[in-house]
Amino acid sequence: GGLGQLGVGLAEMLRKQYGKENIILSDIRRPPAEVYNMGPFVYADVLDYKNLRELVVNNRITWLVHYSALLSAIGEANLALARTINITGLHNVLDLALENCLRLFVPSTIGAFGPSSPRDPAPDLCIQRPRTIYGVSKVHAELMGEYLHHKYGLDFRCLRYPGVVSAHTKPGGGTTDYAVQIFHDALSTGHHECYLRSNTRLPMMHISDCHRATIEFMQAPESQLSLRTYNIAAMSFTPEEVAEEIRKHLPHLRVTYNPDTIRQTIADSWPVRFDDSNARQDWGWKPAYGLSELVTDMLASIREKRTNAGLPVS
Ligand code: VAH
Repeated sequence: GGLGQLGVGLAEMLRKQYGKENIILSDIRRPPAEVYNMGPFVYADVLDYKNLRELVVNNRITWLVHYSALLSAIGEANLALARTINITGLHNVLDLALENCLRLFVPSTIGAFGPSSPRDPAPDLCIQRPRTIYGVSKVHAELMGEYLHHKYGLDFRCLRYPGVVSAHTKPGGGTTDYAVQIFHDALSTGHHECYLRSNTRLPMMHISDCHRATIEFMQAPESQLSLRTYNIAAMSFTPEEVAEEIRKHLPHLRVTYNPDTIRQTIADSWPVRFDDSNARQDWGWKPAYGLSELVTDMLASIREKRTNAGLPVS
């Protein structure tokens, strides 16, 4: 899933530390030209075990970061495909890791909790009865990874990501996507129609913090880890709060609220805030971006992107 919201940026950050040729990006889609120029890219289908095995053996892969998944909202619209990609694909990756002694990073999500979980805050260890196939598949991933770690010593590591806010990569089919679109709308039309209620609070994180957390966690000595799966947090905000922060830069931003039943129901079942005290204690997690820094960076990045593309900036 290297061409999703997170893969390219993580590859860039890893390549700076480990060298361009040592990080191979893969996806089932053809990348844009600039991704080919960034470093090694290979076609990979998470459902084709033989293809994956060849890639791992022929390239002497040591770590696998598994980003292939259908996210929350798109998963609800494609149950069969989400189950296949998110669960069968996961098992291919787990088997591959066991067969080839790979170290494995698999992301989980705030979506791995449900309405019966403690929501404010949600701790690492509590009841998890998610109401989406995305959440169910991620709880399955967490449990399978932990089982294979304890039974076979698989170095399985998992972070529950908040909603990730990114300027250069569009998220695809999530419930938190409004928090990206609002910035594009603020700098183009000046109007954002939000599919969540104005007071829907969700845990969110700047994409740079997400990448840094992932790499620091992958680098953490095994002896420091008391868990295989950790919550990580940076901030929690509502659509109205992020709109207010944007208006400090763009006073004309207008937001109308037209809640989408499916995504509002999903959001209402998720944690309001994350307790990430174990990540901070065990391997020193500390976010760098709060809401003010996130808004400043997002507006500057999108403004530059629109200017470079010859698009007007409001
Ligand atoms: C989604 N952005 O909305 C993803 C993410 C925390 C949410 O997993 O489905």
